[in-house]
Amino acid sequence: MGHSAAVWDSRAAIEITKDWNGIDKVVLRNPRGASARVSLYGGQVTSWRNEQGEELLFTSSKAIFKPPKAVRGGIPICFPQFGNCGSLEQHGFARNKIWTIDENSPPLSPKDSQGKSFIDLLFKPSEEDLKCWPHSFEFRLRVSLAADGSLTLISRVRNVNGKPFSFSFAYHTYLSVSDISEVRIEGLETLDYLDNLCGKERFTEQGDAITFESEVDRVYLSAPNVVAVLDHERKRTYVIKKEGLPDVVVWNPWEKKSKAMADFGDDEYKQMLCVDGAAIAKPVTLKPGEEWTGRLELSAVPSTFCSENLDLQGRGF
Ligand code: TA6
Repeated sequence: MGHSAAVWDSRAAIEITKDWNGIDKVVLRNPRGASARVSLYGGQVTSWRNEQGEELLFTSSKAIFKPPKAVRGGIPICFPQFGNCGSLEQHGFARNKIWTIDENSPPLSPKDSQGKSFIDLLFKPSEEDLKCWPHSFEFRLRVSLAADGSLTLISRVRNVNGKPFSFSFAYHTYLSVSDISEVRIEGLETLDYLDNLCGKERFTEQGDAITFESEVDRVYLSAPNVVAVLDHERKRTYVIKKEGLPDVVVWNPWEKKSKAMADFGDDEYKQMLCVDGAAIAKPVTLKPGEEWTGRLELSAVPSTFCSENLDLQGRGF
């Protein structure tokens, strides 16, 4: 009698354990050996590895894994405020709160679960949070790992408040790169951006791909839904697809800022680049009962898969 191919059980591909602070973390695996790890501290993805076990996200060797400090690396979630554009602490409070596993998550489209291992998380404001941001919401986050190793984050923010509210948002994605001076970003050419190093003054990007030779801290406006980060030395391209996230933040602290950050190594700026799908320039406004969705899909493909193949207009995913 023929042996049927082992059926991949997505439920078995999820492991929930505790980190050394006793905080739950979830490990997702796919049949080919890729994996992702999500901490319930901040709903933060803290690791994403390919089939060879290579880490694709940067985490500082000096990162502090102790609340209330945000972990310097992975994919922190900036909500309900990006940066210091508002009255709240830098990047809002969601990244330094304990999230829960959402057992009754409202359904998403079948393609968001078929053949994927995933976890659904939920964050609701505490009484404490409501004192500093008096708006009731439900923030649902699905993190999923597909058979091809791509990582998808789907955020759904629902206004369960009596009044409308507005927020800004970013998936603060720390990509691991071989050497920052060998990296280029394609897809942001000729776009306008707000320069955080010049008081958020507005400039227009040149026609060429973006390369790095000094500190960069910019919010690119109305960016295409697909952006590519090419790491020549590693012959690897990160393909970043986004929906519901008009802006792209690009950040590298370079030398001086690196030395000024206690939870960041002096030379670590050479091995990381933040490229964030975000909604910043035009905050998202939700009326009572309304829900916003922000999707990010990350893939790491061999650079032979050059940009011509990239449908940079990103016609939906
Ligand atoms: O644009 C990215 C940014 O806002 C930078 O200005 C820099 O501060 C970075 O985020 C890191 O912020 P953090 O609060 O995590 O130190």
